[in-house]
Amino acid sequence: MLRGPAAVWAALGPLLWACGLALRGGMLYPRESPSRERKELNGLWSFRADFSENRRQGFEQQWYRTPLRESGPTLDMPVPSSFNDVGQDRQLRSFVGWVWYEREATLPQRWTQDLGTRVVLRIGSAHYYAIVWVNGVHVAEHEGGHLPFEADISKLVQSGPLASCRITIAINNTLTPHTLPPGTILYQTDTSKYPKGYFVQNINFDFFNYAGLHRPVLLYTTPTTYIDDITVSTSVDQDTGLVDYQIFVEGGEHFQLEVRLLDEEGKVVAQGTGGRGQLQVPNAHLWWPYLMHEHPAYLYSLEVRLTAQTAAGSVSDFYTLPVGIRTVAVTEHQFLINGKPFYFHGVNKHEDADIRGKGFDWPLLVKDFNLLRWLGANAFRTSHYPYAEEVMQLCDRYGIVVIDESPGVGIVLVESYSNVSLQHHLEVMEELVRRDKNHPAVVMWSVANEPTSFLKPAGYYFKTLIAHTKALDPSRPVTFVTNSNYEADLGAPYVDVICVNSYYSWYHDYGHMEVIQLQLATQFENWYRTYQKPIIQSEYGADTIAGFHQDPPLMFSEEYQKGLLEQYHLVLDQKRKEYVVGELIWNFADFMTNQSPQRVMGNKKGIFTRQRQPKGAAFLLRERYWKLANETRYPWSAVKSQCLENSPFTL
Ligand code: GCB
Repeated sequence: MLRGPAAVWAALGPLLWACGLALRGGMLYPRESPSRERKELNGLWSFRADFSENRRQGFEQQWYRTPLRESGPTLDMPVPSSFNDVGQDRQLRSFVGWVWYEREATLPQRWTQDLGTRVVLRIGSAHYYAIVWVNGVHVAEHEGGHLPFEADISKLVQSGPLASCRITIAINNTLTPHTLPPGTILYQTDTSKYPKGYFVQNINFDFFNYAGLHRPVLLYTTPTTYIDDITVSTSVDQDTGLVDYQIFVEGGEHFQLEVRLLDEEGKVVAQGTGGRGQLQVPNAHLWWPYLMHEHPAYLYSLEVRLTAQTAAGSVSDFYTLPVGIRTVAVTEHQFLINGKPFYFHGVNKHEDADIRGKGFDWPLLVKDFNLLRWLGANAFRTSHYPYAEEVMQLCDRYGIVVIDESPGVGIVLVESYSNVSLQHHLEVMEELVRRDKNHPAVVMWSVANEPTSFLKPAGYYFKTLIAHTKALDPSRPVTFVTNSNYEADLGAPYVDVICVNSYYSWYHDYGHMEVIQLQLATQFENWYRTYQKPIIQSEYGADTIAGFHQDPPLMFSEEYQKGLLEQYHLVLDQKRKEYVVGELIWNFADFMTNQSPQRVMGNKKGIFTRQRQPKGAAFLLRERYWKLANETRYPWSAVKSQCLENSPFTL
């Protein structure tokens, strides 16, 4: 029996949107096309942290008015990167408050003179709160460190004989009970122990709160009448793929739209006209996950052409969107992709690396995808926040399935369940769905990780949040990740899939791997008996210092990590025949956290080190994942073309 009362959620949608939550404008990834240009602003920016006592000197002295170097000393700061680990200054590493970034951008003459051109500034991610000025004029503000935002700066750059513009971005990394993730500022007032005005940022999540301009900053152009957004959803009727599309246009009322769908050979397989419609693709190539099919990740291209009549004549805008045709559904005990049972065998990740912190980095990204494919992983969760758009694009391209998680991590205080917090969480889900809705790789939304979902307000909070997410996107299941007791969890009735984290024989019963099988089996049975929903073991693992060896195994040794995983796998192998639909190791790689006696320069539960070198457990997991792939692929014909050389994949 299929679950998912999409109709109910869809009916709720307009109601919620009427409450004023709908976002304005689309957030299409800026791609070049015959009508669109882009200019990356990555590289060195000028930088200053505001160390003044109230952290507000930059505003009092209006540092955005003149070049930053004129108001005081500046540092060179690479973008994209976190600012924390590139320097030698301990105070800057743990700085809390406003930091200021600035750079000049030289603009092509046409951009400043052609009034039919729209110039947009896009910031991939600024953690956490950002204010943006161009040539001293305020152009944008944005809350939330993991999703893009934009400002139309055409008027500013086209208002005079300018060849360049000065972009200033002030960023504040302070977390409060109402931010996502939440945090608190703790003021230490005992002057016998702390200097006057001393405060620290407290957080309830287990990764370092890196900050700065984490993702590419760029300028791009469109015509003044332009394709603002495209929403695509796909379904399948026997052999025919159905692509429903909706196109949103801004900046004009008189226009025509033409759409064409091209296959991977560039052949037009369907076409249509108008702002919404359905394309039918006979004998469609479906988008299949990596290792599930002999030709996974098949992508069509949806070419959209807008022709608009303006005072200056006829203008065109072109945008091409990759489209994967696939379906997702959930039953009482299965997760189905294209109607076939899908088993998640994958990882949880972090955006994290030496020096750059959470800064986007192509070599790191490609290395990570090569490791995922080497491992035979077919999925990951974007623990614990949305990742860069480029990551989602590679998942589409390689067939790596994604559970797309919001930054709802560390929601533990009652204040973080207030209306203010809920309102912000709803907006973040809107921004996330708006950005990632067209990615075939994204098969489920996760609204939070390990909230205190047993607290009284959690019931209403998650009911509303999940309903809203389903209204935004009726085509995907919704979950949140829990570690609470199955009887006390007030959010579980509203999710489609139960995602549960547990650390048997790690955070309790230290060293006693012999209890894992019993405790894990009991966990699964309790959750399934209570909710009759498919279950994913969304985290399990053990801290391991690469190179520590001990036999018989002791905690923190590579042998202990392997032994612990093996105990989990014995139970997973029984329960995956019933209702367990996935296992995601914690974690893909070691990552930085706050300092504490529990963490040895970060969390060491990676199966790879922070430098992406394998621990023993990586080989164990590789053997298991390729074996699982062997058992769960579809159709049961050759999948050999995907095999990496020397892979343990057998036919
Ligand atoms: C968890 C959290 C994750 C932590 C992990 C751990 O349950 O979801 O953020 O890093 O445990 O290693 O403690």
